[in-house]
Amino acid sequence: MHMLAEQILQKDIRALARAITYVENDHEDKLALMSDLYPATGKARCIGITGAPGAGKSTFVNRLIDYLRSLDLRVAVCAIDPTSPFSGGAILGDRVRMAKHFTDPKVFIRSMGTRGSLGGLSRTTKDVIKIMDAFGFDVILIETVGVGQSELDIMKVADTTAVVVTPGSGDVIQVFKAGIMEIADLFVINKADLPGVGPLHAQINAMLDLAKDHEAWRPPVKRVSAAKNEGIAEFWAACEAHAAYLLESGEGMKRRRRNKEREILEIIQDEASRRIEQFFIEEKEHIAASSLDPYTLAARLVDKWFQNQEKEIMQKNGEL
Ligand SMILES: Nc1nc2c(ncn2[C@@H]2O[C@H](COP(=O)(O)OP(=O)(O)OP(=O)(O)O)[C@@H](O)[C@H]2O)c(=O)[nH]1
Ligand SMILES: [Mg+2]
Repeated sequence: MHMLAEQILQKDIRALARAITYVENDHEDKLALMSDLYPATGKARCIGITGAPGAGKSTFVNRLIDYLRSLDLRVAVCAIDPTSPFSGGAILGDRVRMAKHFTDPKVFIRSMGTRGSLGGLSRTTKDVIKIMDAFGFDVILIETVGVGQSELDIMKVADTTAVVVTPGSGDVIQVFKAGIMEIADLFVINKADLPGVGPLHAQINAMLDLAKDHEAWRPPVKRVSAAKNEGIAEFWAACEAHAAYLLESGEGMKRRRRNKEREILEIIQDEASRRIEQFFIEEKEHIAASSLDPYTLAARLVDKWFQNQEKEIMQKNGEL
């Protein structure tokens, strides 16, 4: 077993941080490490929290950490900001806000930006979540700004996804537009201390009547004030209810199976593209010297690549 994997399973927090760096840097040991950790995964509850910039996600996450710690659960947070070039530590505002948790060994907070995600932010994040899971956190909170495709993709790994909206922001239209409806298991009206909560709640209900009327799970709508620390326990109760639904309906198993399939495809694509790039570099002189048009040349290179692969396999099997 990889040494880092062993240390992680023994709850060495420094090894956890180092393993995450391995994943971010696409270290050559990454696949071996992930494969060693895999048997220890699948135990954590993964909660996605998404919403427009400034909706209060980080404030909410911070309150949720407090609440989960009061239940003596170990909590990891993965905060994803695709617009930020920074990763590693926490983004400045969040760092200040979450500072008190930094001394708690049962809380681990990691921010992910585009830099240091050589394998792509979505891929990297999924591996980071697996490492956190293997380490033994009970709950993993994933915070993302709900905009792009890659974040929708990340949210699919969550067992429960909460969409945070706020009064007076026009969020509801965004929710409809961005295809967030498909991934929403729960709605959080944050900033419920501000005016306009009633109409927003009614709007969400109307939207759910349209989109989720025939579904087995109708996403509950929870009013929260992260600023005032209100509604957090009720939110967690709704997460628990969703977890029970996932278990009883078999939907949870289905989701995990679907995720695993998607993940295998991604790993294959990753590995294939890595090898093809290597091949491309080896062929560079050849390519530069060629007078063929790019399409014909590319088609020939693909053929050559496959032939090389075949040869390699035969050599490995002792057939050549
Ligand atoms: N009135 C009110 N303000 C809140 C509440 N929760 C958060 N805020 C404020 O909303 C602002 C944004 O909060 P953040 O927690 O940084 O929001 P975010 O969604 O994490 O923002 P990004 O990470 O930038 O997308 C801050 O000024 C918070 O103090 C709330 O319940 N009520
Ligand atoms: Mg935030």
